[in-house]
Amino acid sequence: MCLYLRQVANLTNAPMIFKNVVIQAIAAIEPPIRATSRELSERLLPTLQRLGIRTDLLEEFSGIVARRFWNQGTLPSDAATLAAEKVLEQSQVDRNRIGVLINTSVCRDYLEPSTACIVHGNLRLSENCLNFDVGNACLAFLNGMDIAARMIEREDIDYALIVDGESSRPITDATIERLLGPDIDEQQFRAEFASLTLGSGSAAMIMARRELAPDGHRYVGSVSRAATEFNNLCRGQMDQMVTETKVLLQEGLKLAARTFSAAVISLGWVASELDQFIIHQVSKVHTEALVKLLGLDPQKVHAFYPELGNVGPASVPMALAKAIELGKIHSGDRVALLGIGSGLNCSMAEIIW
Ligand code: MYA
Repeated sequence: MCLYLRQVANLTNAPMIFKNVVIQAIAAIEPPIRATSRELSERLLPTLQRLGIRTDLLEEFSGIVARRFWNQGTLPSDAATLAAEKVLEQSQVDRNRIGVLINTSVCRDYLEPSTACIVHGNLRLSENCLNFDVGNACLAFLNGMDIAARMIEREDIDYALIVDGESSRPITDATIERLLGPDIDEQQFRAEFASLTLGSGSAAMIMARRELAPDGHRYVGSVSRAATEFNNLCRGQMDQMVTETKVLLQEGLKLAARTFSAAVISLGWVASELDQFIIHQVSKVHTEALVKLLGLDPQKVHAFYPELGNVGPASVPMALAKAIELGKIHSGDRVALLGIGSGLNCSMAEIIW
């Protein structure tokens, strides 16, 4: 490509198509405690009754029946380490050959040091292994995969480990406690409702140079689009998240449609020709709206939010790992990963299984 075209391509965020990158292994961990939406609603009963809000709202409209919690004291780095150990065991990759560890969790042990360096230490990775956090709300795991793929394609490294560990118990408990306050009005309840849909879990993926993992699954590439004028629609801290659910849904769908159009051009996507869709797990409302908007076959869209809730950036890799475990992904399938995160940012990527 001539320099001019390259510059234009860079300016327009051209996709990188990878020829030598594969996903060697993926693993997910579901935490041991199952907390149902009914239990959460029961805890919130005094406020729901006082404000005249229906008690089945969480389960009925969001479609989230339950979410998982870790045992008290489990840190995001512990959760990420569990998934990393599982994927290392599964792949049998020599941990000394991992060239980069990228942690993508929204939840974190500390502001500093990075969660990645704690996971790196737990796993006793080599001193040559770069390690850092990538933060981009629910989208960061897909961003982490893309960064790793670029390093592998350039032959900077042989293997990359991407991890994510989320713990929604602290924010759920803090939200319920706050919403039980006598001064809480309907507006504040609605602003914090989305926090009750969050779930916990962890995921880890090993990406490799193709020649090192001949049975790996080709990571084709991704496209991304931003709509940062909507960066105020969902803002979260460790103990409180405030969300404008209606506008977020509307603008998220518009951005998803624009990103899908970019994938049609850059990755040659035709909805009917893709075999599986692994999407960010938000709720029944969001999933059904996306399926309708993009004209997807619902049979190809794997929904795990009813049992797991919204596990942030771990949603897509956990959904992929679960779909594999359930035998839904077959050799040769074109698998589309559809990610979106508060901000708003959206990425869509393809794997040939
Ligand atoms: S950020 C996290 C985002 N998560 C959520 O928004 C939580 C889940 N939200 C929902 O399930 C729906 O938005 C709800 C509304 C159910 C809230 N609080 O038909 P409706 C009542 C309390 O107008 P819908 C992230 O993940 C309403 O009064 N109650 O509502 C990253 C009515 O009840 P009633 C509420 O809009 C970024 C009932 O609900 C609230 O259909 C994601 C139905 O009303 C509220 N806030 O659903 C970006 N609002 O009949 C978006 C309404 O009793 C991504 N109600 O009056 C979009 C694309 C997804 C995937 C893309 C992949 C690329």
